[in-house]
Amino acid sequence: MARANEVVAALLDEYADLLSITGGEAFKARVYDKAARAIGGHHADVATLDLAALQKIPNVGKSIAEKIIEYFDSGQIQAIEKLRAKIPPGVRALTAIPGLGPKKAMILYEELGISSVDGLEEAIGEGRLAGLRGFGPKTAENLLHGIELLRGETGRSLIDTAMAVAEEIVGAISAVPGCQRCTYAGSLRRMRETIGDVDILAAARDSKPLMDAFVRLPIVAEVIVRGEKKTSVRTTRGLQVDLRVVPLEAWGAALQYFTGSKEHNVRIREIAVRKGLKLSEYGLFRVGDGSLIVSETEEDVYAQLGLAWIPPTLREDRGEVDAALAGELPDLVTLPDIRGDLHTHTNLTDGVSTLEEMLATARARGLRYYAVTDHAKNLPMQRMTDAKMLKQREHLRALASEGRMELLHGTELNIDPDGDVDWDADFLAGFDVCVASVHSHFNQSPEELTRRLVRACENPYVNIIGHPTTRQIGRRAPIDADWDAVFAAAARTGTAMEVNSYPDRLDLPDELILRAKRHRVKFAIDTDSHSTVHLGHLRFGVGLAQRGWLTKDDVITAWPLPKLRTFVARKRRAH
Ligand code: DGT
Ligand code: CA
Ligand code: CA
Ligand code: ZN
Repeated sequence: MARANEVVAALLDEYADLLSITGGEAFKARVYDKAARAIGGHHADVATLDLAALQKIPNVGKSIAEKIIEYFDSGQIQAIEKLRAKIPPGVRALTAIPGLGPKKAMILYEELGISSVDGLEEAIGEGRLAGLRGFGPKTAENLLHGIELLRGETGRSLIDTAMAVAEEIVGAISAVPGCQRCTYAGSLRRMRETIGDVDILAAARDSKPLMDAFVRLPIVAEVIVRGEKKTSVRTTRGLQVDLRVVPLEAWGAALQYFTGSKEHNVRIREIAVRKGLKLSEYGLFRVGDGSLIVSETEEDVYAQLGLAWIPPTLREDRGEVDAALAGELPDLVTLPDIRGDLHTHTNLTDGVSTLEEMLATARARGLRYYAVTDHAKNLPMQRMTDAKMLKQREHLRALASEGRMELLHGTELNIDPDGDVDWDADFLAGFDVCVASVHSHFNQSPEELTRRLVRACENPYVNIIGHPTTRQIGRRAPIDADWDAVFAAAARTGTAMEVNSYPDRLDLPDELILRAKRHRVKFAIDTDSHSTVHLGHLRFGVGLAQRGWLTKDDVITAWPLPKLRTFVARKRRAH
């Protein structure tokens, strides 16, 4: 992208923001917003274009073209300068807080003189928002959380970062002579979305060689405490790792204890107490004589309590203990169950690997079918055209005869602010499968967002809603829609909700998966890969799906291809 295009796009973007902050017509703000994106993604340098050529750029009308000329002639745009004079720059910065739209930012400025993120934080702390209409205690709390998100202060690591560290350490400790068992426990074993610290558990008669090896690992930056039973370190990237070493006889109990969650353990301990047993990280004991019941495996521990072994991903005290008591634990979907990926990109849009590279890696990973779903044409940054899409399809069809993995041609459509998508029915009918996602206008009202997602579900060609909440962990809050209404529409129309495996998305989040499942929605565990290495993220999507209690039947990417094709065909036929 030419640098001039970026500058102009940023100016128009600012103008759109300022228009919405000052309560100008929403329509006008949207026009400038669209123009900004078109110019940002335009192939030619806008500094070299005249009035007529500028107006040939999609979404650029006469008035916008004139403003661009004005900018190159005088170095500024009067209309923007006027609005800038009315609104301090800090107010625009406020709108970067997830969940704080332009209208509310303006109220904060006009009523309380708040013109910076720090100022807002201070005002909330001093209770100055109380009494301001539309800013109840719940809103204040959400805003504080939004500020935290904006600053990335939550102090938790993404699961892929934590997993890489854990696997490296488990590998190293397992290789130490005398190590009888070693694995990771804690939130990582439960596949929580983010990880506070990594808990490694090992079994050995003598802990010293293991602790010695642990503190000498190259990724260790600092030893926080060193002990015989437990050593804690901080890695070079700031992640805390605890290593605990237990005798083999206590392995089952210790693994159960340190896997957690705390809430799950509380429930389990209650059951132990009722049975005259005492459960701790040191083992399972009879209360009467204090004798140890050897429990080398977790299965032993759960069996002694009259329970089936509970998969770690369920251990959040969300009904799993009662389900285990009743023998009704779900038969969770597993990684080997996954047959296909229905959301992937190539370097035709914003991916970095070629089609051939993506396919070769997917094949090597054992997938049975694979959909290429590059971005559709309404995201100007992606520079997609009808012709490019058709050419890719032809290319893919020519490759389809090679190998055992079946190839599908799809696309990731953009759900626009009204719920429409990029192409008309005729063009959409040419795809084997379509994902549709929200990529902009995250601050619409809950009513608008709900209507938008419901309309997307009602499109006969939309099979999967991609990364439904659009959250980016630590960076962007989830959009605020009426999810029950969206899930009801998804179930009714035969539209799957995505379980996006990308570590900073993990979207739907587990709580929403559980809610969607109650509506009998189907799910697509996808990687949303933009490079061959991302195909390895599938395990995180499966972990997330398990946390949402999903079985093979719930997950369309675990279905055989003919069943998936029927799912697509039935929705198209119904309209
Ligand atoms: P994190 O690190 O915040 O992502 O979450 P966890 O679950 O890994 O928590 P962590 O590292 O504090 O403790 C690991 C496990 O050890 C936890 O899941 C359950 C167990 N645990 C730790 N402290 C307690 C406790 O005070 N009571 C009980 N019942 N279990 C505990
Ligand atoms: Ca932990
Ligand atoms: Ca810990
Ligand atoms: Zn997307």
